[in-house]
Amino acid sequence: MARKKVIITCAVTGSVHTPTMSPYLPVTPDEIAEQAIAAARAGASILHLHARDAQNGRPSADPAVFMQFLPRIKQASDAVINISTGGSSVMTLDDRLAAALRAEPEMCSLNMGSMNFGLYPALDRYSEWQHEWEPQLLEATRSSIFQNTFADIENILMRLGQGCGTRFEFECYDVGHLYTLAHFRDRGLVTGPLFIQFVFGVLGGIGADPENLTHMKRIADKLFGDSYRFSVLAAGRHQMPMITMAAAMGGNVRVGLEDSLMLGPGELAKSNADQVKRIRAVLEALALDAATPAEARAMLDLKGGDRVAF
Ligand code: KMH
Ligand code: ZN
Repeated sequence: MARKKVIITCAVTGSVHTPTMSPYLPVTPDEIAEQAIAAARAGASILHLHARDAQNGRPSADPAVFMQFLPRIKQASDAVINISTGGSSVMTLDDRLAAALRAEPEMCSLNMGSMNFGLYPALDRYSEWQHEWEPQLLEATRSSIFQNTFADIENILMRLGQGCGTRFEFECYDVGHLYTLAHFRDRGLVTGPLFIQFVFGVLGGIGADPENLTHMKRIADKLFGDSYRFSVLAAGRHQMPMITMAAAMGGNVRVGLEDSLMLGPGELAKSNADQVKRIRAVLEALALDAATPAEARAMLDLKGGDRVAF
């Protein structure tokens, strides 16, 4: 019997962590490209990408910065490129969409509800910061809202989905987000196969407890039947345990320094590829195979790497 294929997404840099937290966090376009390409070589079939200001590492929404690494990654790898539309919770929606509208990628993330997104507890873990913006951004999340209204979601579905043929990594941070996704399915604005990313352990979202994964899957099964595939990401130390559970339950997995800077307890990951290799070893032990980019494209009905604008 053929072994089941698991899509490994690697979220290379994100906007949650800051340069002080790890010397291995990729910041410049060169670093982002190099780590993304290495992650793909290690077995990631989807690369979830954010950009940063090369000078100071601050999250950037500038399409020109994205265009410094997207073509390079595409030339060196066949992996599916997935551009964040979440950006950072302190960016406007127009800023968050600018790079994706410029690049028309095969995939984008789409966050399924407005919520608190608390990064400020990390303020207590460091006494000195490399850049002034780092503690300021973390502090701002005490009072900012990660806004993803119904109108915002519809806007993204129309402009990127219908406008560019982009399909989505639907990021669901709580059970209610699954019902919001079902609402858009009922209105005919999204169609299967849906790729649903269950997000655990963000302060403001559902906690990283195994019971919550079984519950999210139970409700997703009820709402979407066989018209969806799930993947799991979990923040910080919960990353590997929760994604291992996801793989054992028939799901897909997301790794990457966006979600966790660690490889294991007390050990910083030296690269994104290290985390990809670690989950591949887990998959091997579970008699599962990593999906190739071509297999991921077929599983998620993507438009193809030749139909993007970079
Ligand atoms: N950092 C993740 C928890 C996005 O880029 O759209 C959420 C995320 C959002 O990946
Ligand atoms: Zn992201």
